[in-house]
Amino acid sequence: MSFELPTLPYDKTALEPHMSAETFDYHHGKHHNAYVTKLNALTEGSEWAGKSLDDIIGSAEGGLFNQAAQHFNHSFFWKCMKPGGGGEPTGALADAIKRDFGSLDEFSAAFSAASAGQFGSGWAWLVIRGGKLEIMTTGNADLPQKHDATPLLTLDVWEHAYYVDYRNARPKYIETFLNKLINWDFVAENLGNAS
Ligand code: MN3
Repeated sequence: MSFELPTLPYDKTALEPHMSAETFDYHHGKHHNAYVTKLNALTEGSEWAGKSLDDIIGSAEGGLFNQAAQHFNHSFFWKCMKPGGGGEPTGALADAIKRDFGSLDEFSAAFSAASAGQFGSGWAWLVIRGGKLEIMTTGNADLPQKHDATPLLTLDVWEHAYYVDYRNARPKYIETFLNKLINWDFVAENLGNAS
C-alpha cells in the first residue's frame, strides 16, 4: 500500500482570487506531491512498509518523519479552507473559542501574531491540549501530535504557500486566510472528534 496525493476538496480555481490555481499547481501538484513520492520511496521495501501514516509520524525520525509529517500537514491544510470561507464559528466551537481566548477577535489577533511571528518555514495551529484550546506554531514539518496536542486548524506559513499570490506579504496572506478562506465546519468537526 503506497501513500497517495489526496484530491483537493474543491477545484483549484475555487479559492480565487485569494489563492490562485497557480499556487495549487505548485503547492499541491508539486510540493505536496513530492512529499508523497519521497515518503513512498523511503517506506517501500523497508521496515516501514505497510505502516500507517500515524505510526510513521509517531516513531520515525529525520527525513522519513519530515516527508510523513508534511504529507499529513498538507492533507489537513487543504481541508482547513473552502470557497466562501471565513465568517464566524458556531455552536460548541464558538463557545470554546470564547472560553479560551475571550472572543473570536482575540483568537484572530493571537493566531495572526503567532503566524506572522513564526521565524522561517513552519505552521500555525489551533489545537486542543488537556481540554483547552491553544495556538501553537511549529517549525518545518513538526506538528502538534508530537507535543501531546490534537490539531483543529492549520495555516502553512512556508514561503511556497503564499509567495505566488502575496509575494513577501505574509500578514496579508494570514488576514485573507482568516477572513475569506477558513473552513470553520472542518474545525468544528475536529473539535467534536477530539472531545
Ligand atoms: Mn506547504
